[in-house]
Amino acid sequence: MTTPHRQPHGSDDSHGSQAPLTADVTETLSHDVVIVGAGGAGLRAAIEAREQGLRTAVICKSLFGKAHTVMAEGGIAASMGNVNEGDNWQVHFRDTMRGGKFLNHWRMAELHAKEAPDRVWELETWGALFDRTADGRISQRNFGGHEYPRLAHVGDRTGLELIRTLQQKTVALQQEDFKESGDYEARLKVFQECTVTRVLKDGAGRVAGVFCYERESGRFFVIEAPSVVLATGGIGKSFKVTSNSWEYTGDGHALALLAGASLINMEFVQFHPTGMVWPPSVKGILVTESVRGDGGVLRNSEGKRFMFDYVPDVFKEKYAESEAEGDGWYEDPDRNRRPPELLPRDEVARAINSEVKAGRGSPHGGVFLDVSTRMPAEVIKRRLPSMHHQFKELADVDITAEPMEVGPTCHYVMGGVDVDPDTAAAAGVPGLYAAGEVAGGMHGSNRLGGNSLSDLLVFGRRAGLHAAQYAATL
Ligand code: MEZ
Repeated sequence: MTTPHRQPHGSDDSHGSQAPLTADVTETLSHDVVIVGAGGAGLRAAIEAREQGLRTAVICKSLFGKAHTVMAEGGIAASMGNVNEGDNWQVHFRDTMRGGKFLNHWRMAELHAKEAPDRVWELETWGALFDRTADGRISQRNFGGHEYPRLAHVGDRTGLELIRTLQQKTVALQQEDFKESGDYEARLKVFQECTVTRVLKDGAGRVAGVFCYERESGRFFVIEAPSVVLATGGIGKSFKVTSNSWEYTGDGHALALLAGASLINMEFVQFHPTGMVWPPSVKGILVTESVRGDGGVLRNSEGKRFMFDYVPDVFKEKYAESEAEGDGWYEDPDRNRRPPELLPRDEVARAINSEVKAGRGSPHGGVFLDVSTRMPAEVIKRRLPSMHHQFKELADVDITAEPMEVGPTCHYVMGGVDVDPDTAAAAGVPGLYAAGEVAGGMHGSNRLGGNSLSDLLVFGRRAGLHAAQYAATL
């Protein structure tokens, strides 16, 4: 047991109305920075705090690296200009603001667009294996709302590769510490399967640590620390059909509120248009937007590409308004899209109907995502290996030969903790920071695909840096 360097209060009503702590605390530990959450934002923050030389603790609600980050499969949005030189941070900034209906915190969107390319290059130096173009540049794919192909990707498993790379970096830092001190965890300690139930504050209203519950042993313990970074993701699991797993119940939002911080934009919840529908046991599992980014199209049960009837006004001048116009664009190499091998519409409708008859699609005429008529089978397997596997294993559908039935699934919440855009500090609670999905403001009313991975890298780093700098001054 270590001696407290500052006494945490659990019942200080004047600073965030915290209820008294009644559970028996078995241990009190001491760190400089505590990161709550071990997805992309949490790991990136932890790496930064440790790089600043501070004793950093990472608390995982489940296992190290098991995170919603892996559900951003299609890529990391960054204006690297690799595929189209016209791309730059200003265009990315404008796309992001337009996607968010200009309700975004403009300074967050600016920092995000400016810093995203550096975060991608940095990941590569840490070992991320991005897909390459034939002439060796990092490949970038199309995604909705992005004017240029902008998503650096690793097949359709980008989030997984991002997490793997950050884990690898974490372990490398622990090995450095081991060489120096004989202790792997000297400056980067990971707690798994622990729930943080409270952010603790001192008598002056500053953060003083966290109260933790280790589920396996049933023990309660306190980690004293002057800085706490919330990186707990969103609230997606509160919806019945969701891409989120059981951990995403808004813990960070609740911790922040209880500590006296504010939440903003909580009315903005994003439903990804393509989740799995069949069989019912897998309903909601994400079907990455890469399927559409690479050329797949949505059709109704008559084979009609109905989405042309619903192009939002803000995108109208930039996007095709009819199937014929869209197909024309595919043939124009300047738009950087591959010519599809189109099947006549009635043939597509027949394929969809045979799905329905096989008991797979909705008999009421659902929505089908069709890639098999747009790309050769070997390209589908190379570009979308995860989707190919997922549909084969879970739904007995071969996406190289038949359409997939899809439907909306809750994927992301734009709302979150009100933070300072430069430092990621939560307004009104000295020592509290938030990054990634739990932080609000960056995406306005709607997030563009790929902008969450870049967001969590940009602001995870910023949160870790500023949390460490704050802790070092005390
Ligand atoms: O940003 C995302 O959530 C994303 C890339 C999702 C996807 O469809 O792959």
